[in-house]
Amino acid sequence: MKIVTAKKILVANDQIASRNRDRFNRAGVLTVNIVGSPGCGKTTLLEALFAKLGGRVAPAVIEGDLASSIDAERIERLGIPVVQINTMGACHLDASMVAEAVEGIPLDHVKVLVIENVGNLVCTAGFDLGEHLRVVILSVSEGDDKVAKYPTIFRKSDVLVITKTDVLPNSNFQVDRVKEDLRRLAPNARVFLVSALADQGVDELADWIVESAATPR
Ligand SMILES: Nc1nc2c(ncn2[C@@H]2O[C@H](COP(=O)(O)OP(=O)(O)OP(=O)(O)O)[C@@H](O)[C@H]2O)c(=O)[nH]1
Ligand SMILES: [Mg+2]
Repeated sequence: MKIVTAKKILVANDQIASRNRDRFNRAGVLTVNIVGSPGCGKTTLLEALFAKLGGRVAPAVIEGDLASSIDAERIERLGIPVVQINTMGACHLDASMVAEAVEGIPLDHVKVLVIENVGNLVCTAGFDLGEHLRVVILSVSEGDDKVAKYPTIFRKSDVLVITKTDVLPNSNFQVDRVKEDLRRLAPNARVFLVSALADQGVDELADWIVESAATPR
C-alpha cells in the first residue's frame, strides 16, 4: 500500500509554489496571500482597498472558498479580473490550485494579484502558494487573544491587519496586547489598523500595496 505522508505533500506543494513565484516574478506581478478566520472581513477589505488604488496598480483576484462563487461575484462587480477556486471541502488553498487558477488571470495586464484564502486561521498556515507577501487579518470581534492562541499563522505572516476597528469602542479588545504578542512571534511584521466599513486606515494599506508592487523582487 502506498502511504503519502504530510511531509511529502508539503515538499511537493513547496515545489509548485516555487514555480508559481517564478511565474509571478517573470510577469512582474506582486502576489499577496490574504488569510484569516471566516467572516473576519477579507472580501470587504478588498472591496474598500480596490476603491483606493485609483488606477495606480492593476489588481486581479483569486478567491478561495469551500463552495459558492459569492466572493468572486463581489469582486467581478468591481470590474476586476477574478477566478473562484472551490476547494470542495478542503480548509485551505494549495499551490497547485493556484497554478490552475492563474491560467484564468490576464497576468500581462496585472500588477497585484491578491489571493483570498479559505477562511481559516489554522490550515492556511502550512501552505505556501507562491505569494510574495502574506497578510493575516484579525477582526476586533474575534478577540485579542488570537495571536497567542493561533501563533503559527501570525509567525508566518509579513503583515497583520486588525480590522473592524469601528467596533473597538464597544469591545474589550486590547490592540496593545495583540501588538505585544505579535512582536514576540514576528518582530518585523507590520501592523495596520483598519475599518473597511468606516473607511479608517484603508488609504495607508492601499499606499503600502502600491509601494510593495513597485519594490524590486
Ligand atoms: N463593523 C464592521 N464590519 C465589517 C467590517 N468589514 C467587514 N465587516 C462585516 O463582516 C462580515 C463578513 O465580511 P466578509 O468581508 O464577507 O468576510 P470574509 O473574511 O471575506 O468572509 P469569508 O470569505 O466567508 O471567510 C460582513 O457582514 C461585513 O459587512 C468592518 O470594517 N467593520
Ligand atoms: Mg470572503
